[in-house]
Amino acid sequence: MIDLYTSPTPNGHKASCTLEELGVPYEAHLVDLTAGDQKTEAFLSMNPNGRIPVIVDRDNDGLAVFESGAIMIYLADKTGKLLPTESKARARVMSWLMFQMGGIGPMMGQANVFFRYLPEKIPTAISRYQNESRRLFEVLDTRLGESEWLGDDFSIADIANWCWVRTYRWSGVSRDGLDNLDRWLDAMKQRPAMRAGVQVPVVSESLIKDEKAAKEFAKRARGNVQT
Ligand SMILES: N[C@@H](CCC(=O)N[C@@H](CS)C(=O)NCC(=O)O)C(=O)O
Repeated sequence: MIDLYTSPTPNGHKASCTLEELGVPYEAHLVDLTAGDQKTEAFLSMNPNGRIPVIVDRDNDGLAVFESGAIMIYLADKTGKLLPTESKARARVMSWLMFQMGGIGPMMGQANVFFRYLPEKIPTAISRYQNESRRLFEVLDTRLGESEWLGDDFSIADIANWCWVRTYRWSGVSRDGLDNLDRWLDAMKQRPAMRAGVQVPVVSESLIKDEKAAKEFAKRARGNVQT
């Protein structure tokens, strides 16, 4: 049994979608980021960085694992699924996983900060992060024109990138003209585990689809992001 400490964000969904896809039993615990739950002593003892997601594996001496990419690798290794062991195939999955960890996630994350949250609208900062995110979308689109999935088969790399790219409207990044990316986004959405995973720990779908709801949420959360 795994305990998952999480919030309804792309990094949180990476962990819940992976758990759902693997069919690993888990219990989700909501970490209220606006209340600062992630900075409490109890939470920091699991992740000194004070950020979600975190898992605790009750069957492995209560081991706590933080950083969403590390969580995905841990769960894939534990179950022997979604991450090949053969070195070339594994390296290809790792490349696309790290592409998300070091590229898509940070760039879309900063696009969110400057485009959504900060009251001062700094056009050069907004366009820098949105343009870089769009460039990364184009890299994904090219790869997905050659291959059904990012690795040789469906893997944690697809889950990691999908959890972020699907929130493109929230970041204000266009996916126009990226037909391979569209095909893959749709294929990912057809998987029951992905649809279940993005509803954990609470449903927050309106934020990435409804601009009015998104603006109201961003206004409420602004203070926390600035702090
Ligand atoms: N590199 C980390 C990033 C985690 C992260 O930024 N989590 C955000 C939510 S998506 C968070 O906990 N923010 C709360 C805070 O910064 O206080 C990972 O991939 O797990």
